[in-house]
Parts: sequence; C-alpha cells; structure tokens
Amino acid sequence: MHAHERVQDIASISKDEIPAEFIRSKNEQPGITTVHGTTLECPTIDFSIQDDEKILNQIVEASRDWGMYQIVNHDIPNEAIKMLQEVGRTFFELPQEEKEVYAKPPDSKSVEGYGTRLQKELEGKKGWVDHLFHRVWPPAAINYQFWPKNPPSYREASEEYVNHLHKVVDKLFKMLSLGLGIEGHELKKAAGGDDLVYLLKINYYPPCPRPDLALGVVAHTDMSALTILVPNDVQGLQACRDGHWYDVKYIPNALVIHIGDQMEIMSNGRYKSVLHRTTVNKEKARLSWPVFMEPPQEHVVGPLSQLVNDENPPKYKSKKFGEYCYCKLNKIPQ
Ligand SMILES: O=C(O)CCC(=O)C(=O)O
Repeated sequence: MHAHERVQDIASISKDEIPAEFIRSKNEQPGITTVHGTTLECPTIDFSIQDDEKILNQIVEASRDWGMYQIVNHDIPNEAIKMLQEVGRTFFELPQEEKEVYAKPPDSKSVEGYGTRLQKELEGKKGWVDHLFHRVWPPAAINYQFWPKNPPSYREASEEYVNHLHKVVDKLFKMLSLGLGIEGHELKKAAGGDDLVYLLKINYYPPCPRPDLALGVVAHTDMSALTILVPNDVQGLQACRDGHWYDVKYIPNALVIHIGDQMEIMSNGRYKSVLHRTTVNKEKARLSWPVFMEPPQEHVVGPLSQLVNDENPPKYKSKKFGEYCYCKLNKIPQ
C-alpha cells in the first residue's frame, strides 16, 4: 500500500495547498457553487408527537418533494449515538498501519473494509475523505474481520446502535408503504424483507487547507432503498435543489434520512432519491455514519406491481440489486 494513498496522510502533510487531483473543476468547487446566506430548510419531522397520521403525511411529502429529511425525538438514545461516534472516531485516530489491517482486499468484489475511493471519477479527481464499510445486519451477512478490534468497545457500541435502528427502519418502511396506498409490510418485503442488509459506512473527512476547492463525497444519489445517517457536529452535508447546492442544517442528535434509488424505483418514481454531496472543513475533521438499507445482491428490484397499470407504466427496469450497483459504479446506463 502506497503510504500517501490515504487522504488522512495527505492531509497531515498539506499545509496551505492541496494536490491537484483534489481541486474540483469550476462547476463543482463548493466555494463557487454553494448558495450562501441560506441553509436549506429540508423538513424536520418530530417522531414524538402523538399523531401518526401527521407523521405519515410529513414523511410522504418529504420523500416525494425532497428525498431528504431529518427526524428528531426518535427513540434512539443520544447515548447510543454518542458511543457509536466515539468508537468510530477512535478508530480513525489510530496510527495508519493499525487501520490498514482492515483495508478492503484489492481483489474483493464487496465494498467492505477500510478504503479511500469508491466511484470511478471521470476526470480522475479524488474526494477529500477516507472510509470504513462493513455490514451490520442481518447476522448472517456480517464479516467481523472488517469490524475494528480497537477500541475494544467498537463492536458493542455498533451493535447497540443497530438494535435501536430497527424500530426506525421498520417505521419508515411502513409509513412509506401506507403512503403509496399499499399494505404496511409490502415495501420492506420488496426490498428484501428480513434479508434487508444494513451497510454501515464511516466517512472520515480530515481538515482540509482549501475547503473552497475540494469536496468530500462528490454529488450522488444513494443506491440503497433508504439511508439513515448521523454526522458529527461539523457542517458539511449539502443537498441539491433546482440545480443549486445548499447546506443542510446540522441538528444535534437528528437522524438524516435519504431516499435511495431503490426506493425511487420500487415506488415507480413517487418517492425521489436525493442528489447530495459533502464539503470539508479547514480546521476540524468531519465524520459521518450513514447506514445504507439495501436489498441483497441477488434480489430483483423493480416498480411494485400494485403501482403499475396502463395509465402508470413502469418507469424503471427490474433488475438484481447487484447488477444495478455494478452499472452505477462503472457509469454504465441502467
Ligand atoms: O457525510 C455525509 O453527510 C454524507 C455522506 C454520503 O453521502 C455518503 O457517504 O454517501
């Protein structure tokens, strides 16, 4: 492994400038393309109100019009989020060679492991971010070789967070189903049911001397059905609305929900996956913990049959999730 392949290493020796491959083209540079003076007020949904119908309507509208929203007063204890964040940060602060033990094997077809670049970028540019990916659910899909052993509480903290996550996942799938006029269990079933895979990613965005020129994660929509994310307290997430980029306000302990491509497909376009990207910070490391809720690789996903008829023909192909990912990552049309 080349010593300077990790962005964390590059960051540690970059004082005022950054290497050319991190400088985005003009149409992407956050310094030029961010709308200033407004943070995007993407919807905030309070799960603690005693009015399920109101929550349902808010989720459905936000999933249709925005594809992104934040949930507050969910049942996940702040302490569980804090522990998840603490163990992740501790891992990324380990010496580089300790992290390399978990590096994604070069010939691996899975994304699992510690790594730096995911998507092929057309101009050969790089994002200012390293990551760790590993599946956290269901138990049969877990490869503990990619779970850090240091800090020792890493596994317990991650499992604790996942235990709390199930309720939110099931509630979202149920409400999104009902919002399509179908039975509550249908959407989750169509996404893989009990085999639905939860893939945890930790993004580590080191401090960057030129946050005006670099991006963390470049503009993309998630391939998942749903993504549930918690960031640390450093601003960085941006969403695209009508072709403009806006900061998404950081709300402590909120869960950020992204509608992913598979949800857009299953709903035949009634819910929209959201185009988003991240910026980086000059002084502070930013971290985020998205969990991607994905169908198993061999599972076929397409518009739900209940939503398709002569007036509403399918707008998307049905295909195996694994094939969808292969096409997307290699920029092959779906
Ligand atoms: O860091 C974030 O807030 C977003 C991360 C993201 O979009 C991704 O990892 O796909």
